[in-house]
Amino acid sequence: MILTRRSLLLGAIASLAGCDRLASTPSVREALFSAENFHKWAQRSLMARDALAREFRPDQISPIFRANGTANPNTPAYKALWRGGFADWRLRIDGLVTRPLSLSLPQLHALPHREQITRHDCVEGWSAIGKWRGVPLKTILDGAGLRDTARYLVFHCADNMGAGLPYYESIDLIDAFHPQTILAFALNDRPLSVANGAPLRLRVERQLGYKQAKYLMRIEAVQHLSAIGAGKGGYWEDHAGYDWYAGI
Ligand SMILES: Nc1nc2c(c(=O)[nH]1)N[C@H]1C(S)=C(S)[C@@H](COP(=O)(O)O)O[C@H]1N2
Ligand SMILES: [Mo]
Repeated sequence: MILTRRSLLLGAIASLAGCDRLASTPSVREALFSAENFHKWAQRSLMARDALAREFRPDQISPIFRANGTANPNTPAYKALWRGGFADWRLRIDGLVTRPLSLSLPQLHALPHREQITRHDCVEGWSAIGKWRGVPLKTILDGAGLRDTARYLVFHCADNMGAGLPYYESIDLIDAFHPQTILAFALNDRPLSVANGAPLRLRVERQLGYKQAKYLMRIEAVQHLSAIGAGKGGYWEDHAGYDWYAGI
């Protein structure tokens, strides 16, 4: 839709610019320049959101992808899932969808995959390059059928951040449908370790580390973020004032 709008806009600008007579009258010139400015703004802001994150070569992969935040949820429920090799784990997709889903790991493995070598940047000042494999989030959302009121996706995690509060994060639909946004089950050709978010984590490659929710249990489509946690859209947003939009 963005591309269609953009090409319409480009077409409109081209036809305006091609007509010298019209362009010399002040009001049309004004319209032309404001259209140009709008286009510049639209291209910078929309294209920037759509741009791909840099992908790296296999020889650039970090020898160790350090773990940060929770390194093991250690709750009775998570331990039971881990002991069973995550055979009983399910990813729920619900909220503003027409077909709520409950997907097992084998079901996710059976869907088309994407692989990408990207750099993870944590706000605490470290980075690591890793090779992620997983299912494009778009595939799952197409299967669940987002309702037209859905604006954000909330990721509910298995780890407890204290006082019974699980980690949670959220993204908008531009990031949700971004081609590099995947639900990853493998890191560097191995099943995701517990430290890095087993059995499934989000990779949203245009965003900082804290948006990369580990230990996924549930994806909820919502219209507003105000009813989630304290309303800022994520655990660190609510508890430490981190920016909700952590684009890089
Ligand atoms: N569920 C959950 N997801 C999480 C965190 C967490 O503590 N719990 N920490 C975040 C932060 S701050 C970072 S930098 C990355 C760390 O991912 P890693 O442990 O694979 O390095 O996970 C993010 N996702
Ligand atoms: Mo982080």
